[in-house]
Amino acid sequence: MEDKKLIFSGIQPTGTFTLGNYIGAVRNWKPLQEEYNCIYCVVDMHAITVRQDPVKLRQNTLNSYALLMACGIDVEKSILFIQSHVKTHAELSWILGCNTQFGELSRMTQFKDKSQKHADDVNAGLFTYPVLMAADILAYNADLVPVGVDQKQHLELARNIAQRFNQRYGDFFKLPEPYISEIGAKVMSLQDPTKKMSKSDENPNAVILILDDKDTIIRKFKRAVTDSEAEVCYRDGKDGINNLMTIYSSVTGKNFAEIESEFSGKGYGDFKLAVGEAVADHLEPIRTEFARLSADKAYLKKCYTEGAEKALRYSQRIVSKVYRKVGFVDRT
Ligand code: ATP
Ligand code: LTN
Repeated sequence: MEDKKLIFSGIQPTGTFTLGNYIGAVRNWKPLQEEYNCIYCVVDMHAITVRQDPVKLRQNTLNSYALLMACGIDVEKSILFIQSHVKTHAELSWILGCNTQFGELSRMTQFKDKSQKHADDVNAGLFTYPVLMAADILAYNADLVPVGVDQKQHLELARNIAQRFNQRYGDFFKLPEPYISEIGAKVMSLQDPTKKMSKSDENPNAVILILDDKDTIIRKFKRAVTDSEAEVCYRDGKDGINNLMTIYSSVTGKNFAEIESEFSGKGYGDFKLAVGEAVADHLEPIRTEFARLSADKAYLKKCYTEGAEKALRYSQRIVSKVYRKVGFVDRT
């Protein structure tokens, strides 16, 4: 690879991507390919920290892979693979886990949220989830990690783990930086705009899936919770409207002042319809490309097999050095 900075990011195959995943993360992955070396991954090992139906997980993993391609990840430019195909992630995760404190993991807000939500299954994997995420990133010595704002705390932990390793064993890991977009880093639920839009929300009206058809998208936006005023403007306390403005801005490229003047004197009904149409039109080419790609199973298989080979070759070099540093005996 040429001497460019390295980007790494991952997404869980816990369902179809939401508009939040798309605007907050995946959408930014495509343009980064022009400037950086990029490695992207479907993190199926992270997904099983909450119970998954095996048949659905397999399908969601393949769909997520095809969706990333449909969103513009180009396997000629980037390495795109499935996490469980590359054993170095699990190998490095063990070592990093031995350099992570119980207290640090206990402070992770995602762990607290998810252990409350899945109180009957607070498994060790859910607790050590951020260690595996650190391994994903550090196995490639990535410089930058594009994520939504909810992942910032995990990234800070990855930096702390890397720093601790460097202190103990000598400078080795780069300290990865988060790369968070200014607009849309946290897209909110359409039904409760104080909560983030999440794949695992039980209320389908709260979430736009990027494969939803036009009518469904428009219907969900029409039902979006707003406020009792009738003014389209970005202001504290107008969480619902602020969220819709953020979404509209990120799919049309218009700034908030332009949006406010476009809808001045108009009601929320007109605004919601415009947001729905803009989102549906923006997502349409992705749906079409996804349908085309997912019909070609042999091609997809070729892509993820080659992706895993490249990822293994790259990360193996780094993880072998880590093995030496911690004092494991050479295999060869
Ligand atoms: P789950 O509900 O299963 O926890 P999720 O919807 O939070 O899933 P992830 O796979 O955990 O999705 O996240 C993939 C990427 O999308 C991450 O970079 C995350 O920060 C980003 N992301 C997730 N939800 C949002 C959101 N509502 N707004 C902006 N970015 C988001
Ligand atoms: N935890 C992330 C997904 C994820 C990730 C990563 C993101 C797993 N490994 C490495 C960036 C880099 C999430 O839930 N969004």
